[in-house]
Amino acid sequence: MKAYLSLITAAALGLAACSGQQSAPAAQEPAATASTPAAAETAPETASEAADNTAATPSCEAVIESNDQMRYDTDTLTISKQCDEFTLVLKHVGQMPKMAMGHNVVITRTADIAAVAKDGQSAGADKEFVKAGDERIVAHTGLIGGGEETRVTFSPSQFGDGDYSFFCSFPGHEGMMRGKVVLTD
Ligand SMILES: [Cu+2]
Repeated sequence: MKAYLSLITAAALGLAACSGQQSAPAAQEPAATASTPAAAETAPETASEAADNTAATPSCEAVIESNDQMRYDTDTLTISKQCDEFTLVLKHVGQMPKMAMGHNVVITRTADIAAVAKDGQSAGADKEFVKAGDERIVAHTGLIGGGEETRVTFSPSQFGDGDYSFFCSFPGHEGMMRGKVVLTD
């Protein structure tokens, strides 16, 4: 039955190809549809260019989710130094209010987490648990509660050598809510 249909298709196409009739029908149909050879050649080139761009361009945005269980959904944040600006989006997918289960993301050297967290907690809820003007902080988001979303945009050129991390500076959260910043070229 299948071979019979193939023969019919080949016949309908006018037996344009003298060779390879067995595998011809599927390959011939697109060529027969495209009336101009130029159009058929342009399409694959455009597709491959798009693929190349996707591969070469780093993502300059990341999304981190947080929840009522005092967790982020990731323990790594990858940032490409090729980005002039990087945008970090923080979502709180829980339901608890900001003053009970608030979350933010603070990016600093791993070695500075404890001190930055302590100073942030001293700064208090009014300051969203971030010490104003703290130069150890590369970037930080606002503090949000359940159902909210916030974002911060910063330049990766601010990173120096060494090991960076991100954490939540809400009191008591930095132990559970932290992860590594992975910088890529
Ligand atoms: Cu938190």
